[in-house]
Amino acid sequence: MDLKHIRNFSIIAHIDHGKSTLADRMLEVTHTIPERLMRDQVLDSMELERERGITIKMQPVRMEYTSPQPSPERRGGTFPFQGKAEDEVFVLNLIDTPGHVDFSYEVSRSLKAVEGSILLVDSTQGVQAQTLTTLAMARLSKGGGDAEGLEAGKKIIPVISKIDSPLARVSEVKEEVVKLLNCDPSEILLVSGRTGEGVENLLQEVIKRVPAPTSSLVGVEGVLRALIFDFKYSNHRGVIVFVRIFDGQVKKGDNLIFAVSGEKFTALQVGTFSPEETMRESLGSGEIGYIVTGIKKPGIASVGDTVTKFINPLPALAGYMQPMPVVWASVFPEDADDFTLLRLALGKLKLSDSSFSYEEESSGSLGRGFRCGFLGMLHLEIITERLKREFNLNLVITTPSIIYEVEYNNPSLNSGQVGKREKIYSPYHFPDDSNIKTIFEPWVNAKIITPVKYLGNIMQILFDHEGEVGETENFGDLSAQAGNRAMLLVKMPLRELMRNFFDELKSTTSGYGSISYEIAEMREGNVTRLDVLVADEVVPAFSKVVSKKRVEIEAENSVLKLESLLPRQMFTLKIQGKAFGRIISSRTLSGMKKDVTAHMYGGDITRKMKLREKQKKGKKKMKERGQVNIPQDVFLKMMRSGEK
Ligand SMILES: Nc1nc2c(ncn2[C@@H]2O[C@H](COP(=O)(O)OP(=O)(O)O)[C@@H](O)[C@H]2O)c(=O)[nH]1
Ligand SMILES: [Mg+2]
Repeated sequence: MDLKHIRNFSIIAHIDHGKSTLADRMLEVTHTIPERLMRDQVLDSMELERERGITIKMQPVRMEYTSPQPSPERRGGTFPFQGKAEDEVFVLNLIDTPGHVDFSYEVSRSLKAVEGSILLVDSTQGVQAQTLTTLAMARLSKGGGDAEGLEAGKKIIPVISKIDSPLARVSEVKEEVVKLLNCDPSEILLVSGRTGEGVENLLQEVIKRVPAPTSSLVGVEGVLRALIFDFKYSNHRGVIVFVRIFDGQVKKGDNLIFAVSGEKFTALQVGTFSPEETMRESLGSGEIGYIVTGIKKPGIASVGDTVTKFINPLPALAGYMQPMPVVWASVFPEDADDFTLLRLALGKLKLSDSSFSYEEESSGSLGRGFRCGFLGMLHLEIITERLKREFNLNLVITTPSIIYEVEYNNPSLNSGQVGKREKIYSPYHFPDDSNIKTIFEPWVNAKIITPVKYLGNIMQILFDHEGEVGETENFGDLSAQAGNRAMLLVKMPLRELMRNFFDELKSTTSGYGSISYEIAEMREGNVTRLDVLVADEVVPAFSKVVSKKRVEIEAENSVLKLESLLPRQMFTLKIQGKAFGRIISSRTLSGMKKDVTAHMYGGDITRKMKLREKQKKGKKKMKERGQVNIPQDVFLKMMRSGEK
């Protein structure tokens, strides 16, 4: 494939701004997917994506487009454009990306595989917090291959979407975009993913504005340099790596090696995405496709690694930063025999989601399990849901927590060194107050974009979440009615951001407020451990770390929530919240009054009394054995935001 006829680009935007719908129309215009197989947001192929209507994973797809216009190269130089359009076929490799902040690692990886991005802004919403974040990522993302070290980021094509909507405010949003990018208004394109308006024009602009890939090794035989930007696992074919070829070419049967991990393998198949995997003879430089490796061991292929030839290898391309987990939760098999199964399941999940991490841990009463790191609460929800669905595992999942760092009173406890801090990932490992000298917790820098009229409400929830409001900037055109928006710069404890802040922001701004954040510094925190006891025993999975100021409310919330979720047992059950060494909240769940004498009509009273005595004894026995049955969905429900 001639490099001049390839364009690689991604679509980036805030969530719901119409990326996947725009991709649908591109797939139609280019006849990539047969009409009978077409459906809304066809690139969202995971069951969970379709159920929730969101994109979770990036999805590459190769389209062929016949341009009625000659390419800029042909127009000038030796082929002057003389009025008659000459058809040219272009290969357009598109990567659709998720917009939710928890999945921004997908966006950053996709950016390294492409030369340009469509920055989509919803004309009914305007620029939102994730618009800023994804734009910043695109600007910072350096190229791979020959473009390595290039200071300038990706070519950005600003596009305003949903122009068909009666709520569209095209001219106001245009002004916002002009300010944001410091670009000329004429550079901004308009599309509707619903009607298809502007889509063909957009494809032609992609061809004009996004640079074709380049390689200094064109024509050199027997070399390969490909960046792994994603992968998946197949039971039959092992790991399938998704690659952007920067130099050389690859075909079936080639002997290859991962430059970083050093593992050798043979390419069992190569191909492109249509969007499902479609076998091809070979993949050449500038192309995006996949290589089937046959590798079944986990932990060998990783995103950011480079695939090169075993003989005559080329140096590795710059890879990816491993993302920092934001929340942690531990998973334990309900049945200890499932431990190996759980380990296998996590290994496989990791091969379809490189942003999630796990490490073995054991906890006295919960047994052996894994401590897992996630990029946010939605990420955690999705992964635990997948574990349940795809692997049919019954799990105990602990209350999610952020990381804390503790300096103990007793210097010998501080990781063996005076003054050293110990990281605490799990609330049930959080030390008693009397042992703590100082606690440190992460803070975030957040940007909130909101219509000005909601500022008052936002200040209220910020206050409630210990937020420190910094600068406030007007955003967009003040004279415009709906464009009257502000951007707030806020600092707040990560703990408070995770305490349902996203939902509260959405509901207090009728859905118009948006937020993005990054982890900033560690600060001293004023927090303590809250335990939940069932039948006088601490259930470690329900322990959480809370602000000392909120400990009473949190205890009450946890106890009430558990009371509403726990099924009735055969006996009465105490549910208690404990902090600062004492019980601060308590409820009693009354037992099932199963009258064992009900089937005896009349009869003799002493027999009835005997039976009741027997029943009492039975209950007592069960209680003593601590056999309170906590079903798996109670753990899942307790885990989801502690508020409801
Ligand atoms: N009116 C209108 N609605 C659109 C358009 N594009 C997308 N939508 C709707 O906006 C919502 C989000 O679309 P989606 O493509 O999933 O957004 P994504 O999160 O950016 O991928 C869906 O309900 C779409 O039906 C458009 O051009 N016009
Ligand atoms: Mg989408």
